Amino acid sequence: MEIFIGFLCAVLLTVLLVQIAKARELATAVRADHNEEYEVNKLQAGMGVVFMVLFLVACVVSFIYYAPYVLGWGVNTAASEHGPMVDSLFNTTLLVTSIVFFATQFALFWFAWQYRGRKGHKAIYWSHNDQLEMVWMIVPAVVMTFLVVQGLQAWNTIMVDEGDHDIEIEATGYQFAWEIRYPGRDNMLGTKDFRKIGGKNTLGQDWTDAKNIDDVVASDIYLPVGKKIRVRITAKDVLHNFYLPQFRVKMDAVPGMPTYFIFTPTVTTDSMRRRLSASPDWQVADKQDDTKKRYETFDYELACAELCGKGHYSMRRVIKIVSQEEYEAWLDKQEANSTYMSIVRNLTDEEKAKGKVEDPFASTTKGELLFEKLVAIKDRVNTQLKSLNDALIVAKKAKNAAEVTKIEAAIVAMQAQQRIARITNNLEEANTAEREANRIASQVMQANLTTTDNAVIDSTAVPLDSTANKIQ
Ligand SMILES: [Cu+2]
Repeated sequence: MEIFIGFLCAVLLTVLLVQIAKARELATAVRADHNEEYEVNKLQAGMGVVFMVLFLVACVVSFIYYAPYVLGWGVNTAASEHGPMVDSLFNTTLLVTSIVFFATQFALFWFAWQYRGRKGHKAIYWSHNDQLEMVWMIVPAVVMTFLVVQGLQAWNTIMVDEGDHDIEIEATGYQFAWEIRYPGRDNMLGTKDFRKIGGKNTLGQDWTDAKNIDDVVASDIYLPVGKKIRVRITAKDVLHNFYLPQFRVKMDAVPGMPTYFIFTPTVTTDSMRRRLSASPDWQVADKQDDTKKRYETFDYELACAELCGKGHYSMRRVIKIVSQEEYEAWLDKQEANSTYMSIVRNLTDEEKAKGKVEDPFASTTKGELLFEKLVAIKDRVNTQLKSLNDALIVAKKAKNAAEVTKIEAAIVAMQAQQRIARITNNLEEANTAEREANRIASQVMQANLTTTDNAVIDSTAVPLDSTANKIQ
């Protein structure tokens, strides 16, 4: 009520001031007194400058006051691995836009003062200015390119999805809550079918898929510290948004179009409380519980960051970041509460309260999972076998080629041998001929010892010798 009256007063005051100004304007026009118009110009331009100074000072003061929140400093430092990258991106953008903001605000009010209507001053008419237009197009274009490229690089680093995450959970938003599904011991989320949604099966889990049997749907979010978490994000009715401010995680939940986010929490809830306990802002008593300090009741939160309806605010969920052991213990307790145990096995509350329940179908489930794994291994082995076969074919071809070469080499050797034999034969023939020649020569020499024609016989013997040497 008080707010309404205050608002009404402000509206009426504005109307009153506007009417007074209009009346003044009319009176001036009637009197045709320009001096008074110049006085009004001076007053308004001066008020503009005063407003600018107050406004900019207020901006600086509020910025200094909220700096740790705005810049993600001190106790507000990101609690995830990729968080600092997002913060530095935001801070760079803030620096650039702040410079532009202060420069344009100053120019706006300073021009209104400097170039107000005065006696003896005439406004200059400029149709356009090429240089000025170039400057105000190129400078923003360069700055925007720099910011966009930085943003794309960060996006590509954060959103890389290679399937090397440790745990995959699923967040389904609806008006007005979140359902968080855990993969259970097999670390695999079971398949869903929207046609199976009904009764207690609020997500439409398909019970013919063995991976669904140990899936747990919880209201709180428990996650182990230092593990890579992949969140499948989806919605059942309207647009929601999966927002974890302390982890710098934010992604739309769209009905019919699953999205995802991958992040690694680096600070447990307990460590965060210790970190906050050092800050005077968190040393004060908690608003809900006077007996405790504010830092003692701190919890990470999941909020819906999409205005999704009148119950939007109630989509808050608590997130606990714990050690691996605490996470395992929590998961053990949740198993009795799995949708399968409630719907298919119809467990009583008493049985659930006891905690971990032995599932008589566990062996069947494990068998089916094992079978799936075996099929996967078989496929892999088959692929390897195929590539081995290919290699074998190549090797055989190479061997055949080598054999052909071997045969060719043998033929060449044989031909060489034939040639050698031929040469040897020639040699023998030559030797025989030589011997025969020598014999004939000696006969001739003996027969003609008395004759004087020796020189003719000698000259016949010499060419025979030289022929034999050539063959050898
Ligand atoms: Cu919502």
